[in-house]
Amino acid sequence: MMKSYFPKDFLWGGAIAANQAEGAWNVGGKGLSVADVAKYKPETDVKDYVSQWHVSPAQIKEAMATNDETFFPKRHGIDFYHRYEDDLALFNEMGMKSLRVSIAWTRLFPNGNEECPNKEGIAFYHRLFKSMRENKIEPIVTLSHYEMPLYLVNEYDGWVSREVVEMFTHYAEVCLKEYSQYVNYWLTFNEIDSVFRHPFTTVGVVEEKYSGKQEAEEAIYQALHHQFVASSITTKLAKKIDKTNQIGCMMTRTLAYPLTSNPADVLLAQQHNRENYFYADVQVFGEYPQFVKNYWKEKGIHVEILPGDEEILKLYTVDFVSFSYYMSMIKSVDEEHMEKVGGNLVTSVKNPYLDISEWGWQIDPIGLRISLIDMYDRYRLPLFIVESGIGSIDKLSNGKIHDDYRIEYFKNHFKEVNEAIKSGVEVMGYTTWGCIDIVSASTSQMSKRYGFIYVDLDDLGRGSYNRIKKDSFYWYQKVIETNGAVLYEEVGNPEKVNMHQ
Ligand code: BGP
Repeated sequence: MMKSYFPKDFLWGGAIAANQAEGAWNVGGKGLSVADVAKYKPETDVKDYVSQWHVSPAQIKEAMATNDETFFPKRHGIDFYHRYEDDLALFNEMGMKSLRVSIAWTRLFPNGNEECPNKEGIAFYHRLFKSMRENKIEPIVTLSHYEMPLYLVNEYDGWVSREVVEMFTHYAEVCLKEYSQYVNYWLTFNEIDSVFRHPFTTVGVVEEKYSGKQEAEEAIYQALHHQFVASSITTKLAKKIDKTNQIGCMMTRTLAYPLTSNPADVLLAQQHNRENYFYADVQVFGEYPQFVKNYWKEKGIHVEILPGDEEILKLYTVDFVSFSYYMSMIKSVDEEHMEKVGGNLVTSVKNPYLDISEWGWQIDPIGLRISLIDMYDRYRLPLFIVESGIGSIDKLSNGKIHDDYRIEYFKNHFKEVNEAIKSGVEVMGYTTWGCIDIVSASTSQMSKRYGFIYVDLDDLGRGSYNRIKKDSFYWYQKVIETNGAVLYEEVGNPEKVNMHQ
């Protein structure tokens, strides 16, 4: 019978982000972030990710003119800002070893360009990280998770401006100096590869400001370069401030399979995977892959790389590679004639072998093993799964949520991670996405639930905010308690097992 290969210090945990959980958008001196203008769009198809993520200049103007929270759900989140102690106690009860959170840049620097940080913001994260430690939870901290200051978007064109590099590294240095006493694991930019999928929330690029697609593409590559430089400078600062700090890059793994054995399909899938890896390549190997530079030359894209930038990239590379994994996709030379499905911000040809979530994300546990082996062979660095999970409609019945589909999802994914570890891959941990229900990044819905803990709140912000443990809460507690061994114990039908012992 298969057994658990999870190392004894495996960081089982959960992940949230400030902009989707904290709320308190205008409390404690916090400034407006790009997340505070993200709108809930009930009239837009939830699988139309381009429209869901898109923020137009008119939407920015509308959002800045109102204190409305009903249609700007990230402004209230799940009020983690005020309820984090109770939530951490629940995570502690689940036995979680780690919790991935992000720091909201605008809590420390409301506009992003201030010299001195906002004291109330500094104090909040001291309270939060101290409480995490008291709950025996290892913080995994993302410095930028889709929540950059809106002021920098409006006044500096976001990350296109070189000045933003210094503003970010100043913010990062303050975080590292203030919180390295509690935090050892730092991620710089969440899903840094998503800059082309939603440039507004990642690099503050408002595409309407550019005369055409080429100009917008060039602006995004320039902004991305600035983030690569800022990430390397942050790595340098982190080691100087506390040499035990471990810095990770963070990418979305969008694994692509060829639809057929037609070499043209295989080539297409390889190109997609190579482009997906490009971002981690820069942060692991410290240089741009030649195929990217050739692409810039071919398309006449000019990226300003200042003297010293390439040395910084080369000198200060990451210690580990973290990534989100939700689904896999298919590439085919004939895809325009084929049925499509949604996915984590990408569309793909439907895979007939895979189940699909209510939001159209193709569920592929084996794909996680494939990704782990692939990435470990490529980077030869420890890997950390910092997002993975299933967003679904959870129904309350007599005060309980029987989310067997979530148990099934994670059982299958954890088993594949175990197989990857058995085959020699070094995996640091697994922080499941949205370990507690939070506001969806792409659709701003509450009804797309990921948590082991239900939050009584609907898409229009109505509810008590009460937390309710789902069946999966008790299952995950057992997984952590047995360090994965329970995955291989023959138990009766999950519905029959009394989860509430
Ligand atoms: C990733 C983001 C997370 C998270 C996740 C789930 O892209 O890094 O912030 O939200 O996707 O996506 P969603 O919330 O849109 O279902």
